[in-house]
Amino acid sequence: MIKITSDSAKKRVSKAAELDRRQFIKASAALAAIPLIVSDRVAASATTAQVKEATEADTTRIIATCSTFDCGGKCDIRTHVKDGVVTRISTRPDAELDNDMPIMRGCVRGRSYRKFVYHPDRLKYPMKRVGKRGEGKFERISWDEATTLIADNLKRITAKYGPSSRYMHVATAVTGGAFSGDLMARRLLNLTGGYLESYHSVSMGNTAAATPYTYGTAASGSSLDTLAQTPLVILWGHNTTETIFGHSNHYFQQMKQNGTRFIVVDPRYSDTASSLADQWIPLLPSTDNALMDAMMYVIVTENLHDKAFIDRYTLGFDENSMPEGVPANESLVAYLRGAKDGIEKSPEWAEPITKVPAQIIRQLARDYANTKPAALIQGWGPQRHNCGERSARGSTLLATITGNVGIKGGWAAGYGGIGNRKFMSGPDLGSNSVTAKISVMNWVQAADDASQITPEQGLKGADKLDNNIRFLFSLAGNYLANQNPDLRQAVKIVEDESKIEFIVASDLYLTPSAKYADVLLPETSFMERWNIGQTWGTGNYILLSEKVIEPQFERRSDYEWLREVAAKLGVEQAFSEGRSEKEWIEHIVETTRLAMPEENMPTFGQLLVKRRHLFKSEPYVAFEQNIRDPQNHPFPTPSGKIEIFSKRLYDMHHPEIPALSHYVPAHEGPEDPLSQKYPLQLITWKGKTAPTQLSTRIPGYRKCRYRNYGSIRWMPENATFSAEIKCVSITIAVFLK
Ligand SMILES: Nc1nc2c(c(=O)[nH]1)N[C@H]1C(S)=C(S)[C@@H](COP(=O)(O)OP(=O)(O)OC[C@H]3O[C@@H](n4cnc5c(=O)[nH]c(N)nc54)[C@H](O)[C@@H]3O)O[C@H]1N2
Ligand SMILES: Nc1nc2c(c(=O)[nH]1)N[C@H]1C(S)=C(S)[C@@H](COP(=O)(O)OP(=O)(O)OC[C@H]3O[C@@H](n4cnc5c(=O)[nH]c(N)nc54)[C@H](O)[C@@H]3O)O[C@H]1N2
Ligand SMILES: [Mo]
Repeated sequence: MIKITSDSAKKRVSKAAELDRRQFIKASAALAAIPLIVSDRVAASATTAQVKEATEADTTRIIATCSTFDCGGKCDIRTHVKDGVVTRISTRPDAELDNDMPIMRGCVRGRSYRKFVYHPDRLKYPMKRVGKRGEGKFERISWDEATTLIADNLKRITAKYGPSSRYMHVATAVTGGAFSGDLMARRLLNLTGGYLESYHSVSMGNTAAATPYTYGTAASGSSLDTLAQTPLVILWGHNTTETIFGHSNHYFQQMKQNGTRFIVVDPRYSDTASSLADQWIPLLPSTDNALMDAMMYVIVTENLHDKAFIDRYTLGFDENSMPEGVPANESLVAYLRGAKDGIEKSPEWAEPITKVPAQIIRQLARDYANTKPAALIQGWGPQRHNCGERSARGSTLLATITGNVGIKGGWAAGYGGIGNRKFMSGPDLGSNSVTAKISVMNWVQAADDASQITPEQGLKGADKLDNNIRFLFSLAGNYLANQNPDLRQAVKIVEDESKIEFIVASDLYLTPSAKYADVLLPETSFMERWNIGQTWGTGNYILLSEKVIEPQFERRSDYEWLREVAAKLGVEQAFSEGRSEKEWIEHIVETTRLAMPEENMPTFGQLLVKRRHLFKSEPYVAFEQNIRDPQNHPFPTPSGKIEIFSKRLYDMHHPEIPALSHYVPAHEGPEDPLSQKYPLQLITWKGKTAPTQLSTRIPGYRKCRYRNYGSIRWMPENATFSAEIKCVSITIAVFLK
């Protein structure tokens, strides 16, 4: 459970902390005044499409669309549609790439979406559970029966336990679109009394919560075009050749060609290490802070730190710059020199912990400190362990003591959200009369015994919870029994029918989580729906996600069946406002246009022709103002400075989230006594070919990870859990000894 929370990171209902990817329209004063000229490439691409169309069989139409998955790059997917069937997918040709803000070309995953959409395993009909919960036995039912079951259970459970017993689960698969079932389900729940909301993120929650303790905000990322001249980039647990992390790969490849040196720190020889790295530094998983500490030790003891920067902008570097009320020897320098524990955090100290040779640590530290500017960019893999807060803040300390914050070509590290983004408005969700919000990490507890969740454990908006979760919507999520930390505990609660009384899931496949549904609904894929796709922070545009094919079998979009449920609850008109799905998209385009008059956004009709809109933007360097003019622009921390030492964390007295980030052995990490018995540490990463996460696409395997954002690991479907270790897994094994 994450104790630290950040109000500034709350931006969107479903993934509250993913501020820069999913936030509603943000009109920032820092936005560029570059006039948007709709590029003549739009016309050019239409012409190319027409030419292609003419050369193919007459009946084939090429329709550009875009996935709405939770994927960092929104790519140009050109579907070749013949007789109502997608026969092929192509993408934007190289010649049509815009350099300023490139619309992504389809990656290997994007190019294979046809298989995702037409796979024979796709769910075809609504079903209800007939066996024990979780057994995976279902029976086909009609839509009428399905929506009646949902409406009746909603009524029954609400009457018995109240609206706070209704919970919306994580549904990241559709968060790349402006409109989705999980949003509309919230609207329906709000119209009928409210529901229990969660905040935080299973994806980047650790770093989003930890980064503000250094900088006052999680928006520590710059636009990637500012790195064009950076001579050295350290990609720390960042795998942008495989993981589509927005537009990172595009920029990094360009920088590589222009001579930037890349170092990759990753336990695994990733595609990024093989394709981009001049140097690959493997370390044992979850020991990142030991490497960081030793780097800082070298930098400080060899006088390579940026003293002027540290004096002017930071707090907690040495004993002279500590906040009031903190005893001696808590500063960074005191820690590195071992003032309290007698241990110098030297490369020789870190070598046996990390397995990185001391001379490599020395060289890495010197390279980073001596190259100006240098960008240490951390991915989210390392923070998805239960030491995640520490590694996220550790990288910010390195960036700070080398003066790489707020300068062009440097990088502040941490979460890396980019502060100048704009997004579409979403559908109006109405207001939720249930004020309580739980951390997403606490949903299992809330289903088991909600009275145990207190404000100290992250409950917001209320002192206590009145009800356990009794009704659960899992629409486009595989979180119940697959992506959740501590699956053993989660599954135990979910399979107990006396706890959560009714579970509704919609998916395209019978995933491990879908097996736990009481009613399981076959949703349409993005190719069978209208939507708007939007990029993560590293891109700045929207693409029309056009419905290119009709749904087959009895597949329906979540919105359609929710509308039927709304009718059965007597609120259909208020829920739908009479709009079809396509009309909702038109409406969202219109509300966004009104909210951003300066953007000169296309109307829906214009978007049908242009297919996209590039938001106005200019190069953006995080904290540039705070560094240029600290008097008028203090950092939004309590001290107004960059807090190397955080008094707020100090006052929290949490042994695992120290005020000064430093190495603490992680649970089930290399130093855990369990490693004697289980000498392999197993981690996973996001798959290059996975339509969403890998989980549903590799038969026989499912993913799991340890509670509190533990190591993400793979596990064979038939593996038995040992009592001691939370999950066992295969795929990548890192020897600990
Ligand atoms: N192709 C593809 N792209 C995707 C996704 C997908 O499923 N497929 N998912 C999208 C989503 S939702 C997200 S959040 C992002 C995720 O993007 P990331 O979180 O950056 O990606 P991961 O692959 O989870 O982790 C990055 C790297 O961290 C390494 N790593 C793991 N543990 C440690 C450690 O202890 N220390 C260090 N130094 N490194 C470690 C892994 O080996 C991996 O190479 O990707 C997005 N893009
Ligand atoms: N073990 C493990 N756990 C993890 C991660 C990990 O890498 N490993 N990654 C973490 C991260 S970064 C994230 S973002 C979360 C993601 O966790 P989830 O929210 O579960 O996301 P996905 O696995 O991407 O997709 C969920 C489901 O949506 C379905 N789906 C796809 N498209 C649609 C659609 O249009 N409609 C409907 N109804 N369903 C659809 C897919 O088939 C899939 O089963 O998991 C987190 N937990
Ligand atoms: Mo994610």
